[in-house]
Amino acid sequence: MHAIIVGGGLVGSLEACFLAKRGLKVDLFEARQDIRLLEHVKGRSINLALSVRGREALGAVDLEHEVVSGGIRMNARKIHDINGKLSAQAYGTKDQYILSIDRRKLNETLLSAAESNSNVTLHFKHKFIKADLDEGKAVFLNSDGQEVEAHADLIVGCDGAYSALRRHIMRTTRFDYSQEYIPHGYMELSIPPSKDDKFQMDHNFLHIWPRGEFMMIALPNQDKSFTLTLFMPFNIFESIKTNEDLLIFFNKYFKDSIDLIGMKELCDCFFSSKALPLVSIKCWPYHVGKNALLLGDAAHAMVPFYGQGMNCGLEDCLVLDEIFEEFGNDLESILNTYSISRNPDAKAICDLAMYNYVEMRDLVNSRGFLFRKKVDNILHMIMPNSFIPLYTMVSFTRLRYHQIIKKWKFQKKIVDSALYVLLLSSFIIPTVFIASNKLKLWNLW
Ligand code: FAD
Ligand code: EGU
Repeated sequence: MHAIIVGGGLVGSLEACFLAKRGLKVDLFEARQDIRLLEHVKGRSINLALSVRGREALGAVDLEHEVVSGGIRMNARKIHDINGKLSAQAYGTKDQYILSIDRRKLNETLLSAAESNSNVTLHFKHKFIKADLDEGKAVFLNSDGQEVEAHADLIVGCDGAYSALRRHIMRTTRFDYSQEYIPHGYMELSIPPSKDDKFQMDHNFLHIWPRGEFMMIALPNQDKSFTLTLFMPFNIFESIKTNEDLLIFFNKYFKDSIDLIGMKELCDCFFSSKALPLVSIKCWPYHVGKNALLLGDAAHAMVPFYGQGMNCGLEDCLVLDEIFEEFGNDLESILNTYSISRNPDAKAICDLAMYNYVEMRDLVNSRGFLFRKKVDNILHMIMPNSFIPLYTMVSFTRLRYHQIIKKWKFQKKIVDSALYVLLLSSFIIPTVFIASNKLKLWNLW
């Protein structure tokens, strides 16, 4: 069997490894040039949180160790309140941590791993433009502006949130699609290493500045810098026009970060970048007959408020591989089963991510954030087996996302009724006691 993969991002390059392992001949087409040949620009690394789902998928192609050893553990979150006061909260036990991974380095590792299979060929500077899926044909535009045709039994679209293959499918088959842009955009800033080449903040943490409408997150890099991601509504981004506006804004909301970033660097970086949009995308189904399939962001883009987009995309590859194992070479059943089984889960994590976006936005200050997490931790301490915090199920288990929502709703019901009983008894017992005192009920005895 012969497969074409469209897109050599994180998901496309992992899927190439999986299909190669199954003995398919794989041709991967990536629009950009080979990132392994580009020079590394200092202070420009972008990182991602890798958790259990992504790790298990990498493990299935023997890459977990290599990737994990190049990452930085984050055992806890560190919350920066508006006065610069810090508080830490562990994610769980010692071995419950997430990893900060350099996106580019991970992509390079995956591309090289894919290429190390003799049955995989990578084609860079080949941009997908059109297809005839019934014929198993895809057409790419190379860097000379020429059209290149390729044929295969299976075409896998891993070309990201703005997928060109998905656009083609949308026009040619019965296909459901919805997208939603949120009012927030994001911008990446950076905290460099200190003069004596040390991390400027504790590095085994996910740093969070929760401010309701605005939020900032920092993940550590191996070069001892941090990548900061600032989330805020586009209209606020647009209202900051001068260095002075920016410094007033940062002084008010993220004061402790100014010295870490550097005042000049902050201004330079802010005004030389532009805020990028965040979009949530759902579609159905993920396949077309026995010929085509969408994976990763191409199938389900989500807002980043759970750190799950890549993890979910990598898990897609693992789920598909498990179905390959079950059905052998019957592509039609494999693709159909994959769509049916994966859709509720992808939909669930898109919803959970959106739900967390709304919750983070509505918690006005860091106290609210801390309080929510504390309540969850206490409940987990009281009932370790029957109450598991939502983030734990999402980031530290491979429970299916749609099952997590069910379990969460069930847990909520139990907690609500427990609170109800507690509240009721705290009224009824004293009331009965007082009433019985007044009526001298014991005289009846
Ligand atoms: P992409 O990474 O978008 O790759 C698509 C590839 O296809 C690219 O290489 C592109 O060049 C190529 N391509 C596009 N069009 C074509 C074409 N026409 N022809 C050929 N090739 C094409 N996820 C996490 O798990 N943890 C996190 O901490 C996290 N943080 C995030 C923070 C932010 C601010 C954002 C926006 C997202 C975050 N995500 C995170 C989500 C994560 O970035 C994505 O889910 C992930 O990159 C999806 O991988 P992909 O391979 O499906 O798509
Ligand atoms: C957002 C942007 C803290 C990287 C969600 C937690 C994220 C990441 C949280 C980004 C938050 C938010 C969780 C992890 C992770 C928390 C999580 C979010 C990595 C509920 C590079 N989120 N992210 N939740 O629990 O489960 O600490 O850009 F601020 S990792 Cl938004 Cl666990």
